[in-house]
Amino acid sequence: MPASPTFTDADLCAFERDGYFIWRGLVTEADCSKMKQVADTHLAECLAPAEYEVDVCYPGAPNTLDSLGGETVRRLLHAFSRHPVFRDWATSKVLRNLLVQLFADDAVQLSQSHHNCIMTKRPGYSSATLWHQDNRYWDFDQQNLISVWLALGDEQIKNGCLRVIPGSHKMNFESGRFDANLFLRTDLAENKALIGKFVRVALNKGDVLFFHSKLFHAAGRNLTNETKTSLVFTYHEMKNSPIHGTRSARYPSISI
Ligand SMILES: O=C(O)CCC(=O)C(=O)O
Repeated sequence: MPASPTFTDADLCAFERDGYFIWRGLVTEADCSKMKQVADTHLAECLAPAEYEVDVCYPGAPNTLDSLGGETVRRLLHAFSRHPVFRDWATSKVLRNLLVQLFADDAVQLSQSHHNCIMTKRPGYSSATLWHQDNRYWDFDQQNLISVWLALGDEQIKNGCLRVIPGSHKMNFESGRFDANLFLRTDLAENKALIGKFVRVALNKGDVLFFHSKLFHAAGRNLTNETKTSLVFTYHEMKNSPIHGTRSARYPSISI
């Protein structure tokens, strides 16, 4: 990794066009291992606050807490305040500089209300996530946030890596294209054609995916015997405020 990585103009154009960008090997093996170790310990202890697979009821999730696999954690929440090792990455100069470039704005903040989590996919009982835009439940002045997904281990189709639809962050859809939970309906020909354009986001440990909050993405189940672990934070410009009284304003944003 260069001492102070910066996006080239071509990289910035790619992000603007596709709605995502993958920076390979941005975080060192050693730093990833430190973060993974803390995440594993918290996961083993089910250290609250956590979201369980039963909370979301996505395809493949157990139905009730007392059913087999019912206590499978999906996300360890509040990563920012969980441990300095996560905080250090979230507020690092490297990340700040890259986000300043992507937003073309110097005043960038981390949202403590969205993502801000260790995203896990555990063997056996983890769910698939259908096609959605993160913005669907987020309330800010503008739908212009960027999430930063750090792979703490390898992410492939077999352990449920993300899939994205390039350029979908720029598309506008009538409400009939979505189901009751604002996932893309898969019974419509026009949605099927769009979904057919997806690309897989296979990541190696230390790779970072930057993606726009309007980018459609989905993920499969983990069919391996090892937990997949990623660290995910979301950022916005200071001038793009969460709407008062909404879930997006539940916790104060942090200037980085
Ligand atoms: O890993 C997954 O299942 C995707 C998670 C996701 O897209 C989300 O929580 O917004």
